[in-house]
Amino acid sequence: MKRRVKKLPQNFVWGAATAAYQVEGATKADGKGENMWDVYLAKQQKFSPEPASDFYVRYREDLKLAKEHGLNAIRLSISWVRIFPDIDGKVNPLGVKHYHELFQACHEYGLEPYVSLHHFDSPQQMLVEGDWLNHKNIDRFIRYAAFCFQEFAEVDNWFTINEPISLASGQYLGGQFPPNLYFQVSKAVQANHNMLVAHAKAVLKFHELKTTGKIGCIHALKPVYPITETSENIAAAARYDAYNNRFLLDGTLLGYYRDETLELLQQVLTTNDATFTIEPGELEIMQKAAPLNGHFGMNYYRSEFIQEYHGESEDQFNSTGDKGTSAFKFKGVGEFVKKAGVKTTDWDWNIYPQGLYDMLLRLQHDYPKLPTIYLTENGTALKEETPKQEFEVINDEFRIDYLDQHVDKLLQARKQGGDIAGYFVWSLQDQFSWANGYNKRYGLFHVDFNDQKRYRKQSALWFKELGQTLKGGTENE
Ligand code: BGP
Repeated sequence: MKRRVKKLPQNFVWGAATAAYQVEGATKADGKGENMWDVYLAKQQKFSPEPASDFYVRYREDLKLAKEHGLNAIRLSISWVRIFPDIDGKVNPLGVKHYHELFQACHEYGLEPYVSLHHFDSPQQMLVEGDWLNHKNIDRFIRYAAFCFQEFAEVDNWFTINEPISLASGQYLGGQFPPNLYFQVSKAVQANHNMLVAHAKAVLKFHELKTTGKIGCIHALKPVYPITETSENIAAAARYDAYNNRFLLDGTLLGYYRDETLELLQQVLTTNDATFTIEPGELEIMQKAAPLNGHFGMNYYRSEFIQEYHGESEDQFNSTGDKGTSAFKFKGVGEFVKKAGVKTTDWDWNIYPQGLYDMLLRLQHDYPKLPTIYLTENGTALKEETPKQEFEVINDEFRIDYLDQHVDKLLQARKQGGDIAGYFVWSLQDQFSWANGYNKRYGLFHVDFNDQKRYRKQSALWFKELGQTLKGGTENE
C-alpha cells in the first residue's frame, strides 16, 4: 500500500506509550499497595490485571525491542501505590528502587522517558474517600508528586494526569471505571475541574521545588462535528465539545474558563440537573500555573459526529469488538451517529485523521501561548492471533495505514507552524485494556499473554524504517 510519510523531521521524538497498570502485572510484588483497579477487577471477576505484559519483570526485553526498532522515547507512568502503598504512610523503598532501575534502563537503551504521575490508577483509599471529588485527595496527590519530582531527578519530562476527561467520563458517565456510576453529570464535571486544580497545584509545586525539566498535562481530545449543518446539530457539537475538550483546554492552558465555554457547559449542566463548584482561590492557582506548563500532551484516537438529542442518556459500551454494538446518547447534549464514508474499528471508533489536523490547528488558534505539543497517544486496536512460528511477523497493514495517515496529518499541522515535537504510538506492546481486557491489541509488538513471548508486527518494522530517517535527516517533506 502507498505510504504517505517518507521522513521524520530532525530531532523528532519518536516513541511509544505504556501505562503502569496496563503493562506491569506484579500487582502484589515488592510491597505494592492496592489501587482502585485491584479491588474493582477482583470483584468484577471478568478481567485480571495479571499478568498484563509482565513489564515489571520484563521491561528490559521491551526496551531493547523499542531501541532496535528505531524508537528514541517511551511514555511510562509511575504507580502511586508502589511508592506510597498506604496513601498517607511511608515511602516504599522497593517501589522507588524499581522505578530508578526502569528509568536507568530507558537511558541505557537511548529511550527518553516521558513520565506520568497518574494514569487512571488512583489508590483504593483515594477512591473510598471520593477520588478526585475530595479535595483531601488533591493534597495527597501533591505530596506524592513532590516526592517524585525530588526523588527521580533522572526524569526530565513529566506529565501530571493522563486524560482527566476519560477518567471522569468512565467513572461517572459510562460507568466502565470504578466507582461505576451512570450519567452523574455533576460528579463528572466536578472531577474534571478538580483534576485541573490538582494539575495546577502540581505544576506550581514542580516550580517551587526548582525541578529541572518540563511538566504538562495530557488531554484526550475528541473533535466533534455536526452530522449535518443544521443549527440544532451545530449546537449539539458545541455543547459536547465544551464538555469534552474546551473546558479542559481552557482550564489547563488559559488557567480560567472562557465565558462561552461556561455558557455552553451550563447548558449541559442545566438539562441534566447538574452543578459544579469552583472553590475560592482555585482560579488564581490555575491562572498562576497555566504559563508554567512546559509542554502539552494530546492523545488522539477518533472524532465523533453528532446530532441533537433530548431523550434519556444512554451509553452502550462496545467492550468486545463486535462492530456496531455501541451507542452514546447524552441528554440535551447530543447523540453520536455514524458518518457515511468514515470507517470504524471493530470497537466502533471512527477513523478520521482529519480530526487530528483540525484539532492541532485549533489549538494553535485558540491558545496562542500553547507550549510544545506531543501527540502522546495515537493508535488503533485489532484482534490478532498469536503466530504459530517463533519468528513470524504479524501482518497489521490496517494499523500501519492508520498510523501513516495520522503521522502525515500531524506533520502537515507542523508545517503550518505548530510546535509539535513528537509522536507516541499507543502502544509499545500489547497491553491490558481497562474495560476491554486482552483482545483489544494496540502494540507494535504482540504479546502472548499465556507465556509472555513477544512477536513483531509489520507496524514495528514500519516504525523502525521511519525512525532511521531521523539519523542525520533533514526537515520532513
Ligand atoms: C487512552 C488511555 C490508555 C489506553 C487507550 C486505549 O484513553 O490513556 O490508557 O487504554 O486510551 O483505550 P482502550 O484500551 O480503552 O481501547
